[in-house]
Amino acid sequence: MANKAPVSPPRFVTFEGGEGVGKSTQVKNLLHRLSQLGIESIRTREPGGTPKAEAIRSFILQGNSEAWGTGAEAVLFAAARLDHVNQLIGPSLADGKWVVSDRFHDSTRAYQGVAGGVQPRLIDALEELALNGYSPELTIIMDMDPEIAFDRVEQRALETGIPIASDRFERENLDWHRQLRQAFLDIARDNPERCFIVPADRSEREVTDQIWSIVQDRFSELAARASA
Ligand code: T5A
Repeated sequence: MANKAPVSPPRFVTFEGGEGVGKSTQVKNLLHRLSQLGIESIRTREPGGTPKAEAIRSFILQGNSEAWGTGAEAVLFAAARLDHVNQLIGPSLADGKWVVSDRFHDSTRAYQGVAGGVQPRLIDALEELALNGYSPELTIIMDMDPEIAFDRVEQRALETGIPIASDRFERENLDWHRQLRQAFLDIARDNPERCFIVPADRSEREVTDQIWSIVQDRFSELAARASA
């Protein structure tokens, strides 16, 4: 009789890090590897993931919220997240699917909380409200010198015609991006059960392989499925 692949429970995984470190590339690669094991998963992103949250994304990233200040921006990110959680993440997990999100709540802590100076009290309150009980089980924090990441974004701009510094946060200076990098490293240090730092300044394949081994270690049912 053929071995039956063990059932994989739904899992919630997030990717975090600074601008252009390769998050979207690695989210796509993880979904590909999951699909090879027959695991149904959805790829989503923040801000965004639902029509209402995508509308908030456009508003913020086009710079329309900048004049309101970082506190108001934190509230807007939380509003987008609440819709994302209630309309997409929660229902997908309830359907038995894996959810892999390109950014989630740690981005608010790093961008608005640390780099933007919003009081921890407001960040904590917004987080509790927006997560609505849904926390990622695993967070990959992709880490790289922002200067190298900018080179990559520049290269992408040459190849695709998407202008550099096209959004609200890409326009900030290098020191601001270094502070952001440290903020993500601090989040990883404070949440060692959930967060894994992955050096992102290597080949795409090397990064993908390391992430896959972290995911397999974290969710042991995957190894059992692979060998079934
Ligand atoms: N934000 C978001 C907040 O301020 N608060 C919040 O709460 C939230 C949720 C989102 C912005 O909103 C802010 C943060 C952001 O500023 P975004 O478009 O999602 O905007 O911004 P990024 O996350 O920075 O997206 P990018 O697409 O710019 O970067 P990625 O996804 O990290 O990088 P990726 O995969 O697109 O790769 C960049 C380039 O490098 C190449 C890729 O092909 C691509 O050209 N690349 C590599 N090249 C060499 N070696 C590798 N290993 C490579 N991996 C990828």
